[in-house]
Amino acid sequence: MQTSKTVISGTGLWTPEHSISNEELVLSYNAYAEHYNAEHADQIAAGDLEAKPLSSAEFIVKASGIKSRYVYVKDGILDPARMTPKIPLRQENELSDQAEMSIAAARQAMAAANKTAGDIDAVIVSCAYTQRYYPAIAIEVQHALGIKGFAFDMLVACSAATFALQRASEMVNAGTARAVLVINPELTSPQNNFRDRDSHFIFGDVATATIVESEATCTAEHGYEILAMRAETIFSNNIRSNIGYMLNANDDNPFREYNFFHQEGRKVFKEVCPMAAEHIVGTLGKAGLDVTQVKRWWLHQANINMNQLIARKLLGRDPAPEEAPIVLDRYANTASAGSLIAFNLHHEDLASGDYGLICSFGAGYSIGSLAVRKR
Ligand code: CO8
Repeated sequence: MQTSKTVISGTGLWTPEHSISNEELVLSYNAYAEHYNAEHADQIAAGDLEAKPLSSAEFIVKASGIKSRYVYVKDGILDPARMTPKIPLRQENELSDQAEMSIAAARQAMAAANKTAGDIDAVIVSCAYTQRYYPAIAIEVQHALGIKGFAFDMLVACSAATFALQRASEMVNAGTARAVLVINPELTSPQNNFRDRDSHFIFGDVATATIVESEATCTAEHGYEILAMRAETIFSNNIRSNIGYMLNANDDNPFREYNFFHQEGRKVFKEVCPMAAEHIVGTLGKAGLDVTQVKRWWLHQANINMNQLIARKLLGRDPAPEEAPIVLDRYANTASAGSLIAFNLHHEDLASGDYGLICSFGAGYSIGSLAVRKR
């Protein structure tokens, strides 16, 4: 159990206005694949090239539970000749895309926590990718919101949000910040390989934001005391993205398949589910809780079958929909933001004293969790 008390006092959720259904996505992928196969018919017939297999909306729902996803920019993604969003380049004197997403979510979190810029001492932007290396997106957001103190970016793929909340809690406990604004601008679509049948459906764009502060300063209507938290990493190459600043020096093409997100999905599924269940039990134990006391599970949102398997391992039964809310059906996998979207949309109805658990898992591998109690 933590000695001093920190609280999640406000959350924000920015959802893009554009969405893409499985049917739309499959139509454009299949048009691309058929065109590719026709164009390379001779090489495919000679066995020098593999034909692109076709995708199906039925497979996507059955294998993942995803029905649609939100995207920051829709233009370009469904064009079989392009298969990537067309996002206009912004000048250096303009607000960056990720800062814009971040600010929209941050303002909501600050309002929910009854906090102004003057109450916050630190900003962490934590996500799977930042669109540039420096100046940090977090410092740009800090400046735009008029927050003093310090700000930095951190990257931990799918566990970026839970890991950052834990660092925020430690900063409040250490007295280095009175309140911390944690933001997860997950702009995944530029790194999603929409030409890859096995992964073209997985990701969506979103931004979440959270305020972490001391119990003593919390005036929010819906505050959640952090009882225990744990972060764990176990190295694995099964989920990788190789895009990076070395590509020029490597004489490599940034558009090669291995520079986009790619994974051994089956292996990830098999290896990560038991690790996540064990990790969660450990965090609850640290909080002095057992699984039967948890009213709500805000689980990582990558795949509905993973969530059901983990919930069954923990509870010995299927969870009721309100016990472990699913948002991936319309948001898809939003990297680190999934469990916080679920938290944002499904936390106000809990009663004072109710326990809940936030957990993320994914690339690294990385697993992060927080056991919380409603004030
Ligand atoms: N349409 C039709 N058929 C398909 C499709 C498709 N789109 N894709 C695969 N198939 C076929 C396969 O070829 C295979 O056929 P066969 O049986 O003949 O070989 C069959 O369907 C089954 O394929 P799989 O075994 O691959 O299918 P699964 O049931 O395992 O489902 C999943 C695939 C959905 C990928 C599943 O394995 C899964 O969800 N795994 C875990 C995923 C996960 O959590 N990954 C973490 C990723 S996120 C992360 O950590 C990093 C975030 C960074 C952000 C990234 C931004 C871009």
